[in-house]
Amino acid sequence: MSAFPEGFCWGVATSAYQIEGSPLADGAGPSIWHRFAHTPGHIADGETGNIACNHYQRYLEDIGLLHELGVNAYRFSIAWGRVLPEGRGAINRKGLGFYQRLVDALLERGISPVITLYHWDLPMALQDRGGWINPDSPQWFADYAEVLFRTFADRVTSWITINEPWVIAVLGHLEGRHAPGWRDPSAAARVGHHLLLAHAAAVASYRTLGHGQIGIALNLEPQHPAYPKAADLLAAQRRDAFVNRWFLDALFLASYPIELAQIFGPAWPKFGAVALDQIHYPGDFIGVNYYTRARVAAAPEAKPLGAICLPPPREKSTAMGWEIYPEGLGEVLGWFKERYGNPRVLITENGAAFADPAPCAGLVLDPQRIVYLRSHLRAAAQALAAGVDLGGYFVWSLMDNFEWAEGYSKRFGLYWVDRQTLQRYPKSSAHFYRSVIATQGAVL
Ligand code: NCW
Repeated sequence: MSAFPEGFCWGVATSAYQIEGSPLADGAGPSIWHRFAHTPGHIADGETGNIACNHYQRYLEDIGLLHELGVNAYRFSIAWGRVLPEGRGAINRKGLGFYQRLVDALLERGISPVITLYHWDLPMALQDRGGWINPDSPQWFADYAEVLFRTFADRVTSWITINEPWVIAVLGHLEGRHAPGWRDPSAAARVGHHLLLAHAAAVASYRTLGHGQIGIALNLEPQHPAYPKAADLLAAQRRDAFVNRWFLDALFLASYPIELAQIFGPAWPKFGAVALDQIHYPGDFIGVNYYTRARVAAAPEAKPLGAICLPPPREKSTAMGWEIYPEGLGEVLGWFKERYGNPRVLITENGAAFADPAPCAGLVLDPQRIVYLRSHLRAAAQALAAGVDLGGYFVWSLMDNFEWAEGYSKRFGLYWVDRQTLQRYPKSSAHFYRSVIATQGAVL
């Protein structure tokens, strides 16, 4: 018996700045990540996305890898600044041409493109106008999205507006660990709201221009009390409001959790009924990026959340320091059925970084990643059996790539990338995933 239905979407995911390289080629405008990575001290080992995996030149070879895996879908992102170097206005035909060739080549191989419109690389020209803090930013995004909806109207039917708005707001604007590197609670709160408005505006535009499915991808992470005591339980609930319900409640319930006003204090804007109505816009599916859970302990001194997360035991940890906790995927998927009206869900990212060995006879042995993927796929199959409307699963990532602030030190790929030659080598997890797809999950 296969665990997954006919028509299930099997894919892998990447993003533009993390794999493409040549960020300024063919007239592209620089992005905030280009700027951030070129500012010393931001990225491990002083790395940048200048070369990344050189996918910009090797995309045909990479489509060969997708074919080898047998995926029927490929999630990638478009670099806004390749298409609109100034973020708005004139279209750069050469930059757009790259994605047209990519889409055509995928379709020729029978692989459906799933396009993320925004995976963190805002054009610098827009950042110079305040970036996502500017109230015009949702309209900038909708205009950019429209260019792509029109260009690919006949060929692309799956779209993701924004990847992980929480990470953009919090890591980018509250903690400063990601571009643009701000540490400003009031900015983070407003950026979160503008990202939701941007999503809603793009969905509205797609309703008039497209006939496929469009959604948003959220990073979701169960928050468990570290110890069975009331203070930890409350801390876990606060962190759940902060990490998960900030965006889920906005999209599905047209409200922000009340905890956010407590956490942000005066930095949290007073959103009126109209503003909340505008962000109530889930789209056709919700994308879930699932990696781990958090174990949360009360810590009144840790402002503003009053909570800290306990590090997982070493043997349960990935190279990112994230706990391996497959049950959490089932838990997250259950939220949609129980609290949010059972919408269609796609697992738009799941995977793990490990310290993989170098290739031996052309193969990289990564048994830990196989264990990780198998256990999470089983959790996904169980959720399906329990009635969750799960439509697809995407491994993060096709190949090792530029892992943001971690540079190239963290490898998430099914294919190992040699940093000197950029040659791709399959890991044993690639063979495993191929067999999962070929049997519709029967090998699990
Ligand atoms: S860093 C991150 N990732 C990885 C990245 O490569 C990908 O582009 C993202 O979509 C893998 O998947 C996502 N997400 C940041 C998660 C937040 C971790 C920090 C939590 C600290 C409180």
